[in-house]
Amino acid sequence: MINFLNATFIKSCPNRNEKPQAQKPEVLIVGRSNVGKSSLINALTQKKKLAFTSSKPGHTRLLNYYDVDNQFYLVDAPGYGYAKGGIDLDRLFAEMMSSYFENNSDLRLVLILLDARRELSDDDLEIVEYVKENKIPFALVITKYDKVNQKEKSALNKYLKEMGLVNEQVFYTSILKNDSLSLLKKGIENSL
Ligand SMILES: Nc1nc2c(ncn2[C@@H]2O[C@H](COP(=O)(O)OP(=O)(O)OP(=O)(O)O)[C@@H](O)[C@H]2O)c(=O)[nH]1
Ligand SMILES: [Mg+2]
Repeated sequence: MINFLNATFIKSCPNRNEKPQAQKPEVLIVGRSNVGKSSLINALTQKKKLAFTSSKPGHTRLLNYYDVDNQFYLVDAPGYGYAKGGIDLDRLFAEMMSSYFENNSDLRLVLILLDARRELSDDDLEIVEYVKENKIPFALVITKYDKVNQKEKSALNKYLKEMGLVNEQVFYTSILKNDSLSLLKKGIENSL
């Protein structure tokens, strides 16, 4: 049993070459900006501000490593889907991510976060295609599931079916619902 409450921030890295020295299995969290990455890390670890540092300006383009119970690293990737001040953050994101994925034998699982209320963006689809093509284990994590009503839940399911994603591993989560978080924790444990 992994104790998710025993979690600490280790470091922010501009690329994977600068990852923490101690080698551990890694679980990567990706998703567009505002999908709920930091909130999910805080909810899983029951720490209000663990992932707070990563949302400060300047940290946004870094990979943030969190140690969970000395068992594995949760890696918070920068959110994609926005360009600021004329900088093509998506290009930087793509470069950082390809360097992250290259020869990464520690990577056990990619959690692709998707907002329950939104359709997949081109970036979301690109990531899904990428992990499928490269046979990287992944799971879809629907976030903010508390914000959708029954009708929207059916529409979401229909949409996932249409996208050919319904047979993938899907977790329906809300940071307000502990049972949804427990299922995700089990899924993470099983991947390690
Ligand atoms: N109701 C509800 N709100 C959520 C949930 N998860 C996240 N949020 C809200 O969504 C907003 C964005 O969450 P963040 O965790 O900051 O999103 P992020 O993906 O880390 O965003 P970036 O760091 O910009 O990439 C916050 O206002 C959260 O409170 C959820 O399960 N339910
Ligand atoms: Mg964040």
